[in-house]
Amino acid sequence: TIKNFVDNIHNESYKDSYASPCLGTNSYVIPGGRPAQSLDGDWNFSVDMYDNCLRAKWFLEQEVNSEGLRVPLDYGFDDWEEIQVPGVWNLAKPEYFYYEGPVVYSRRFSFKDSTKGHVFLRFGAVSYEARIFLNGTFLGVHKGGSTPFCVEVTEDLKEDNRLIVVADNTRRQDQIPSENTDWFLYGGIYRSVSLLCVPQTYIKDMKVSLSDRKKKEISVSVALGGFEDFKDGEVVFSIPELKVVEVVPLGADGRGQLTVKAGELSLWSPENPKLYEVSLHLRSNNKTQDQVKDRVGFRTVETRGREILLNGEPVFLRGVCLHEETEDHGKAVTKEDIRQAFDWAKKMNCNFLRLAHYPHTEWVSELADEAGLLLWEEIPVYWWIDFANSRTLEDGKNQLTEMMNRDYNRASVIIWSVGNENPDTDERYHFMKELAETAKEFDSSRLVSAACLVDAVNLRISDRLEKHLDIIGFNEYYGWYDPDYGKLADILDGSKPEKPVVISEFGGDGYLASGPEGGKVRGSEEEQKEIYKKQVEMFGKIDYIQGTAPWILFDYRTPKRLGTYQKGYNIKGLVTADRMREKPAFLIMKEYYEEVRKREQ
Ligand code: GCB
Repeated sequence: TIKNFVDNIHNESYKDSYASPCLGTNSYVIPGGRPAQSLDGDWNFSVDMYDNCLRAKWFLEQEVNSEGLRVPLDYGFDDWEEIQVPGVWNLAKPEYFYYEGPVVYSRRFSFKDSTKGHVFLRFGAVSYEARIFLNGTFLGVHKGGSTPFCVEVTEDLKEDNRLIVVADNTRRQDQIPSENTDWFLYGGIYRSVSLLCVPQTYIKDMKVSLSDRKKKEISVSVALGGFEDFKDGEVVFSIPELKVVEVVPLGADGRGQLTVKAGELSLWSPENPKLYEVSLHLRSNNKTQDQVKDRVGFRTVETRGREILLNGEPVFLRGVCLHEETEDHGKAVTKEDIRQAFDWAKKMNCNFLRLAHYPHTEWVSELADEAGLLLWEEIPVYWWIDFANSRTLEDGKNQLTEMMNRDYNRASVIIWSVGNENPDTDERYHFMKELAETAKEFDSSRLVSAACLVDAVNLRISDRLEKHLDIIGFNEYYGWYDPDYGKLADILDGSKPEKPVVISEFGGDGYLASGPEGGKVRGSEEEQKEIYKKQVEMFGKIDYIQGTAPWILFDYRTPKRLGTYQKGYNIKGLVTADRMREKPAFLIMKEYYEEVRKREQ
């Protein structure tokens, strides 16, 4: 008994027992519009700075442990305070605002099983690590704070259940992102949690895309789970509006591939965001056993020389960068918050959003499909990452494939970005090359990019990663961090990129300061406006620039900037953090995009 006690307080390898199974892309099941039991709402919550729950195994809920000792009192989950899921703890109470570390979430729920099948617990996202316990059993750990994951709970469910999640948003060197970011790494279960019940054999995945625009051919790929028990059945793919109904041939591994012709297809584009209901039925004995649905747009995106082509036509990406945050909800944004961001972007004449710097909620791409906005989605391979660490690379690959898997069917998503502003070292090159190749292999129907740094010595757009990218993203802050616009002129005139370039960031601070017009007060809104004027004037002359995305639509919180003027915010927004007021630079972008649009017509 004493040994057990000593183990508990001295054992620094306690986490080893919670290191696997690692929940990743392979364990994911698409929701597919199937009915699910929501586990959102009030959960019990406690900060657990010293990881007591894991060390002392509170999740076992034993008042007396196996050695006959009474365990500490404080695991009385139901007496703890309540917190909202989805939500971030940082905004639940002032004292949690800057808290980083482990916390424990717990809730009870009842479950009545009517079908004999599988049940999966799905989390939309938990920042950054999540360890899942159901009725005293450890089920697995997920890493990566922005992507969804599933864990099968079929064997562990009872009528009355206790679910515990140890969530930990500690910044660590070997994580993605690493310790240093310029945004707020909120903590918590900040996207929805649900229970998905599926039959014995079920649809695990369905991916659809337009594979040949001219022939109007749609490619469908399907994966079944629990396939061993599937006899004499078939999987039928349909798009009722296009009168498409076809059986998907299945291989011995429960996977299938199909190409269908859809003669009447109307292509998706920002001007015509047309979506079709598609569905997949799993049938046996003349009965539908399982069914998934989606609303999908069909378009192609490719490059030709220095151009970006959407449905075969050149398109200029009139964009803006966006973080996932509002003043009231932190990262746990609502659909209303997203629509409001879209309204601002559209007001600025945008057709494109760069979702910085990590996967945003899937609602963004769903709503962008409807609204006709093009998207750049990114994983947080941001600044310095532990590029030499193979576990970090695995984490990066998993975050990338989880993002691509989730949003594969979204027409709005045209670019996967594998990172942002990473120093051009050998380790970084190999790391990001692998990510770019992983993206290409997983999804050949989209473009791969990264927001690169300029070669500041030779003043050129040149990065070794370029050859693995379809579009070169390029961040620059001339007029702001470096006042010398002459350098930008050298870079733009002197570079001879063979691929389209998107200026994935530019801009400057803009705070409300009284002062003379003409940008004399450092960091003032007037200076910001002057930077924008100068920047767009310079872009206009460069033919390889095929898109721009200024930094950033809204001011946002960042613990990196706690000084006198920024007060915990990055104030490069074109609109204030409360989303109420546009700054003068907003109009410059709006007019620039209006001109670009006219030129295109
Ligand atoms: C950058 C980063 C972005 C920062 C921005 C800034 O280059 O990519 O995340 O927030 O600059 O404001 O400095």
